[in-house]
Amino acid sequence: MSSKPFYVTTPIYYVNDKPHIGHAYSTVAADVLARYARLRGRPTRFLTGTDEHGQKIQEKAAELGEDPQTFVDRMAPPFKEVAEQMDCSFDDTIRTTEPRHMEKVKELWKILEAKGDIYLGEYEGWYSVSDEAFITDTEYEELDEVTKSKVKRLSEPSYFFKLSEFTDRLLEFYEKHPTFVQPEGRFNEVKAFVKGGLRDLSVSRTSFDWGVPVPGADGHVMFVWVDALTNYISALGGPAKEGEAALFDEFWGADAQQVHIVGKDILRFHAIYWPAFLLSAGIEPPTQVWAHGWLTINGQKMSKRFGNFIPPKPLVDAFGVDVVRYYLMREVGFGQDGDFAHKHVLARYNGELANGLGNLLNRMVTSIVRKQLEGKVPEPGEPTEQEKALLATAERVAKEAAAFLDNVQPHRALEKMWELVGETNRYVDQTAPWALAKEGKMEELGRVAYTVLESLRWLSVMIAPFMPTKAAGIREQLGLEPIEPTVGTDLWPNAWGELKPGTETAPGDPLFPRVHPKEQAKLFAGFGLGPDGEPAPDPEADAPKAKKAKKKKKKSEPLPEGCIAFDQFLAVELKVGLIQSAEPVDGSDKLLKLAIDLGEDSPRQVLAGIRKHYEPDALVGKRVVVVANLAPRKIFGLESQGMVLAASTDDAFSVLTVEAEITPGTRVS
Ligand code: ME8
Repeated sequence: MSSKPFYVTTPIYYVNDKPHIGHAYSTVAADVLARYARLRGRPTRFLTGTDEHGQKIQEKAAELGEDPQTFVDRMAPPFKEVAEQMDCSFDDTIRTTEPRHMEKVKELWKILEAKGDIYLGEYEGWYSVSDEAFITDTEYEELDEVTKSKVKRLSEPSYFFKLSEFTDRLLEFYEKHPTFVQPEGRFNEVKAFVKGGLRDLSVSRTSFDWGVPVPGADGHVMFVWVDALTNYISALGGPAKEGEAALFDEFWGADAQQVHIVGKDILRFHAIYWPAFLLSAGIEPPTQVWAHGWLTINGQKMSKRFGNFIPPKPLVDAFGVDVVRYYLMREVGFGQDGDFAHKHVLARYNGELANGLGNLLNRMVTSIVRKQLEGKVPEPGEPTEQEKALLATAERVAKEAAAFLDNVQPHRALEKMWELVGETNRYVDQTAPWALAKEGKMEELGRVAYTVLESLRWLSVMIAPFMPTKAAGIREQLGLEPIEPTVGTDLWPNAWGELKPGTETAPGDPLFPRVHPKEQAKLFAGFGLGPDGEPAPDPEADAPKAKKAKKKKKKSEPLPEGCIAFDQFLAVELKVGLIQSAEPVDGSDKLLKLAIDLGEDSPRQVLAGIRKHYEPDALVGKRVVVVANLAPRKIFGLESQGMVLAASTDDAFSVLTVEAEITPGTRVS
């Protein structure tokens, strides 16, 4: 782990359209890295912003009859709002139309010119306005007809940057900095491209005027990428001589580490043009360009044309910001493409957050510590082999998760942290604290509770870069202050046992209340989706199909006698339940009252006619099969909220048990 200053940036987004979940993805990834670096005590700076010049924006403004400045002033704020909605802790947002930026772009231009790397010529070739990129004849030939029709043939006077002279210098630079571009596969593509030889780059345009004017060359505005890439240093006050701009010295100095998070679509600009400009100017290129993959919606590119543009706000409103952040970082391998789906957000929410982390917290703080330990952190006691094993897992997880974050692999870091969640939940199942309480084994109970609370404390630190609010929520319930990163202090967990016995815990509402099947349909309907989260059928389009299906149904074969349809079977929700307590029901010699953990916010009360066959204590800790969606009914004045399956003959009786340590609440099918 390094203590070097850390500078992380997102791409600056074009303001020709509204922000969507793809933009939020890059910004959240950068935020996780920034929050992680601060947690490790590093001086940290996080920059995001908007790209507001260029032909694409000028044309869009003209289309709407607005002048470009009014247009960008209206379109830029939503990008900052999305970064705020996603709880991103940026230190600065830059707009390329700000004077502080434009002045620095001109300064950089003058340096490149003074180095003799800029000359005046004539550009003759193709230009893609949507990508703001010059394209070769071969690239043009490979385009589909629709895209071809949008590409323009240009012939105009232009300044050129002598990129061709940077081929060897770039290859040398890549050689010296083997992790300059990540992932490695993409770096290989960049190197192959550069090895193929580079052509000089047209860096000014005369056919429109919405850009940074070229100093001393009337009628020329800079190519939008020269303007845009410079944001990474202009926001620090660079280019600047040592001592002129403190931020530039600190975060672009030899000591600092810079990471540009970008999408794979704009890697070429960042991995070739940007270091070439900087090498020309005598400025050290950034430490790393990290090109992540593409988020698709049902396998399709997000675009107005497909009507699948996903804005972040409704997702945040429905699931909560930390859940969306968690999902984005967990679902897609960083560097790979991944498909977004609302039903996958819910699946991860219910599975990993509600059943996993949330359940762990509820079981321990709300249930055991509050009810059995007067709400206070108990004494840790002498650890047995079981506690030592859990501590070893925590130490391994913390080390491995940190290494994954150091290497910008947020999804792998989360995967690791959830190993600790799983192990701690298993430890609770195995040590059965509710049974220890019942048997009055308070010392053992204290040891178990302390171990779980300490594991939760470690988790509250490690998840903080991903879910800052939930991390603070866990800490509040543990009776701890929120994390306050300080430069120079590494807060990553490494010492077991810092939780102070006697601390008052603060049991609160579940942090991740489970979304029950009944609520799911409503949640999905809010996104215009069907009850299972699939796109709702379009009644118009599907009308003939529906008719056909109806006809088919009429004709379908009757079920063989005594059989039920598969759907009817699925209607019965069978789930794994973990018995937490069992006691006789007053006035009945048959009934036991069971508290069964079904992975929900609180255990279910189930009455079972099994008293004659089981000692209540022998049932505690058993995993049984429960009918979870049976309508509740009253027996002996008590509500029974499910049914435990059992089999009996005249001389034998058994509840149905589950052998392996399957998580409570798992569906049986
Ligand atoms: O390219 N999946 O701006 P831009 C993942 N202004 N990431 C996505 C995405 C998706 N479906 N869609 C967009 C520009 N992104 C230039 C950048 S930087 C000096 C100038 C993210 O508005 C991803 O990071 O087209 C991608 O690279 C960026 O938004 C493109 O944003």
